[in-house]
Amino acid sequence: MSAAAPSIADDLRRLATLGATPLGIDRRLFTPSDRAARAQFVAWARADGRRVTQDRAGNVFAQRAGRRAAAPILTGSHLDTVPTGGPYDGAYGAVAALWALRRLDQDAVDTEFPLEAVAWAGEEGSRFPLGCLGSSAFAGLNDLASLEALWDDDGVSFAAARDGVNGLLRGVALRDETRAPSAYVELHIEQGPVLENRGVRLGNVTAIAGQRRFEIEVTGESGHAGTVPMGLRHDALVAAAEIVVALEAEAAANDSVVVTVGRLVVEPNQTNVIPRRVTFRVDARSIDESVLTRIAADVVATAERIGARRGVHVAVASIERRAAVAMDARLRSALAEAFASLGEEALDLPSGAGHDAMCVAAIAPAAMIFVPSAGGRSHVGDEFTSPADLDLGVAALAQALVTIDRRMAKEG
Ligand code: HGY
Ligand code: MN
Ligand code: MN
Repeated sequence: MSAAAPSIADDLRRLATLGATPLGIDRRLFTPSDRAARAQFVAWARADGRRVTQDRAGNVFAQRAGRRAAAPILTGSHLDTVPTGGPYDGAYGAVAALWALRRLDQDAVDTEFPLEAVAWAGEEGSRFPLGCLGSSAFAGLNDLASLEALWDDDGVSFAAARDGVNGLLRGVALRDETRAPSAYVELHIEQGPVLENRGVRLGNVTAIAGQRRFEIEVTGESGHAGTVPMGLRHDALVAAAEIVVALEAEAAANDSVVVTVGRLVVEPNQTNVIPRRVTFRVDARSIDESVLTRIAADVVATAERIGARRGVHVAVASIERRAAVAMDARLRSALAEAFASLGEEALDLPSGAGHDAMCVAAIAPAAMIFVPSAGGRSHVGDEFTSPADLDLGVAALAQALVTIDRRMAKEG
């Protein structure tokens, strides 16, 4: 019996072993598993005859020549994960970019514009406190110096990690110039339940929700857990907890915003000591910029009001701000034509999750294709998308690249 044809599902299973833990995949930027994943991306690209380069932010590029020496049509996603990530968030779009270019090779399709696959570095912000780290540097939204000043929880700087053994890849040419692509298309799992609930297998993303991230530091009075009467306490953790619950209630009252506190550090974090300081991060998202502006003001006002009443000091710092981004209407029309030519129904929908496309959209027309997520689950180890949907996404991406190329060539 002949061996089964290789599939993208096989490649993603291979990548999923890099950083595998009992709780999911932990592949943070410039760690051994992240370096191995970028090296695997290079190996697959070189096996297809691609010219591979990397930039100083750690992004990796694999180019397929076009008839014109023009800025490429870029497609890809990120290889890093959250600490308990799934096998498809990011990795699918990066590997599918290689599969789509390979499909065009097999179909002997030449394009006017070069096509370039990209594996973005550090999209999750799970090691250094900045999301879309690599794509924001590529788009010039963050300069390299500001990235190099970032530190991880172990006190390792971005620069030291990048220049270390798990940083930039040996034997891969460094590219200095950042040339805006002619267009950018990112294939990604939806990470939500909409496509699955509607029974539709392809999504044409309309816009990506904006994000505001805050770090809140609550400083109270430490003391002996057994001897300080309740009425005399200035407990940093209880104050922080009241702020978290208040923020949740405010978000729950507004159906166009989501607010999450996913990270909280207690000091000194001892059973018999009243917490002196609590530091936590707030992640607020909305597709509506005016709502985001309002929620940002609410976060500060709520934290300060509760802090004053409880006699603790509250410091609120804005650590990340990304405006909601609309996807390019002409690219979305090309995606719709590509999906129709495959005979596949597609759904227009916004993305609650952030993506590298938010940054690339600052320098080039950008669009996104979604495929369904089982149960709408993501950022969890049991994230799943069926092999058939993975394959459909590759076909849709390949067709979209050809349609975009043809339309742009016609425009001159
Ligand atoms: O947080 C996000 O939306 C993305 O997964 N980085
Ligand atoms: Mn993610
Ligand atoms: Mn992602």
